[in-house]
Amino acid sequence: MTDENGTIESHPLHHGEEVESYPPSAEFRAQANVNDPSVYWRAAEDPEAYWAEQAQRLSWTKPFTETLDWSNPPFAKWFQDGELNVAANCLDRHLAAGLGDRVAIHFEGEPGDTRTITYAELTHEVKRAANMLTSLGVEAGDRVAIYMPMIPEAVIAMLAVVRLGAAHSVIFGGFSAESLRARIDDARAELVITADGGYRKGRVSALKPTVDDALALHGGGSTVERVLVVRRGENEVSMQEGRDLWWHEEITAFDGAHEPRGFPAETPLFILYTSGTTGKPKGILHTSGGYLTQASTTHRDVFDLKPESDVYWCTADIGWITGHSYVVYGPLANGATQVIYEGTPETPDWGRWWSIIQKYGVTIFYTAPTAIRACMKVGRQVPEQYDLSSIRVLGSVGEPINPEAWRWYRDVIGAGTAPIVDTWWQTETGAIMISPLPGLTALKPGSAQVPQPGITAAVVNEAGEQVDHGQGGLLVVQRPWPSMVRTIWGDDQRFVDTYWSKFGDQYFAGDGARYDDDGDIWLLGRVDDVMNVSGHRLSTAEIESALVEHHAVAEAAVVGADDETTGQAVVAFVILKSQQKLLTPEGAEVELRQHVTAQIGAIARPRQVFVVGELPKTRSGKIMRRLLKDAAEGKEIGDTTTLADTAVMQTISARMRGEL
Ligand code: 6R9
Repeated sequence: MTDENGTIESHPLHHGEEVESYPPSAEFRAQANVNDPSVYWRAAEDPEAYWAEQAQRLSWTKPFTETLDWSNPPFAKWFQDGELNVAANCLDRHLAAGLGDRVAIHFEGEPGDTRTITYAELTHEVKRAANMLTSLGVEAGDRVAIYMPMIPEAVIAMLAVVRLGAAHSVIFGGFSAESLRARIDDARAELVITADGGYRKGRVSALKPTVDDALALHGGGSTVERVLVVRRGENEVSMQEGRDLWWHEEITAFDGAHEPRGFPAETPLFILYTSGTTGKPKGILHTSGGYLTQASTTHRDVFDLKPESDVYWCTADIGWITGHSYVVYGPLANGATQVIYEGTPETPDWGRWWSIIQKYGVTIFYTAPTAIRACMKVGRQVPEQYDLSSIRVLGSVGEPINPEAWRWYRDVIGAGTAPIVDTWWQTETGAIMISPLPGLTALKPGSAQVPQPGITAAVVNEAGEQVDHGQGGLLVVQRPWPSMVRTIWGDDQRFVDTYWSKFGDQYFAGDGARYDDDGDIWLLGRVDDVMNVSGHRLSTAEIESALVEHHAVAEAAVVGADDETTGQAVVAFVILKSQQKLLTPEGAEVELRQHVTAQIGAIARPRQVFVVGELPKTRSGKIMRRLLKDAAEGKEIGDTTTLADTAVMQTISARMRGEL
């Protein structure tokens, strides 16, 4: 078998199974940022020296002398006696290098409005915004909540906050008032930056009213003193006297003179909430120097970024970690030119993304498998109408990419030649941890393959011992890395319990994985009660607790069932209270889907809600979600012998088939 790049080699995956692989072309390899394989063993010999070298690419106002302090594990300190300003690393230093006229952002609004913003302009706007935030009382050490659409002001707001040594907590615009409030309260934010609304699917989706609702919940009384509102959707909003301010009115008072101060490398940079195995979201804390070092290094090397000629586009929303590391911090620290698109891929039609790639000559494109599968479903005839020949590197993130989608992505979007970097990482890891390097790795569809230089990730058994090639187990990271989570905001104990109690000195990622016979890593999905829906992490416990908060619901069990497009889909099983008269089993589905949307947000809305009489439980009372997952996937029900009542699954299956 051959392709345009020469020979496709075959490798055994599990014993007996052959997997094709695609080595880099000679031309790609020759020009790649990283093309000397010795980088792996050099970094492995002395990871700290490797990271110290990478950190030198940043501008430090005070150089660090100590690379890593791991004297109090698992609380790492990287470059701790060094000082830097993260925003100045993303902005001012590029101006000092004469790159002020380079485009930082090609913004494309969903309705078709566009803005081109150079590094000089972006720097100017961030400085003005920093002055504005100072006038509103924002100081080093504060937290600012950001609840915004994908518009340049979102990036400006994030950078203005961190320029002052404060930390942001970005909350995805799809989250409900309840979720927003819980995050504001946990971070004790005093300022919220939002917009009236943003464009999604051809209409304005309001944001400010959700902020109003959030702040009115629980009898008001939140920590928030000010709400700064960007005008975008032009939708009607109410402004509360003394609390709410329009960004465009306030900003006029401030000029672009602002000297960045250096802050210690371990200064909190942001908190980002993510789902865990219990109901309460975890505030993942990232700090400055180490985070920026790894975000920028991986952005440059994994995507083979050439900042002077590439046009980079990552489709992630800034509400997710991918938007933090690979829309804001990595690309801007590297002086990249990037596209930011506000809306959805199907608006006004499924050609939108491809028309943007054609229009701006995008060379590096980074998206999620769920989006690729959705485009596959629509058909290759859509992207084939556009000139995508500028593409030279493709990336994937969020969940394992199935080989079929991988091949489609490479053939249809990447002209059959673009390398695909399948990047494994997490909110907690801050930056890419396992991925091919496009100038070195012979790619295998479906596998993230190799830990990055300076990263020691491994597959281990329950005892924490590395398994042999050809074997499966749990994914761990064995040594601290610069962009690692520093703690769970306000809850050091939960940080220790969640990630470090299982293996002691190894970070437990919560993912299953296996080595193939070559030692490449294949990710197998979560091993805990965390679902992955369209690349977004959702916790079964969080959705279950939202369901049981509904007055008609007695008990609920939620599973992530395999889904062709979204990877997994939320399927809920509920028992209604016997006395309640509000809901019929038929009415319950609509009502409860709506209820979850209101409680958590549309991303958590169940695909299906089944009303059942009983849930399958073990004799000790644990819900057997594994069996419900089988039922939700229409599979043969697995072993039911440990159930207290073995008949219950038959009843549930019959109910799902509509027979009861
Ligand atoms: C960046 C991001 C993290 C979880 C992670 C894993 C899954 C992400 C993946 C992948 C297989 C990949 N995941 N990338 N699984 N291959 N390339 O997605 O962060 O939202 O915190 O999710 O996503 O299960 O543990 P986050």
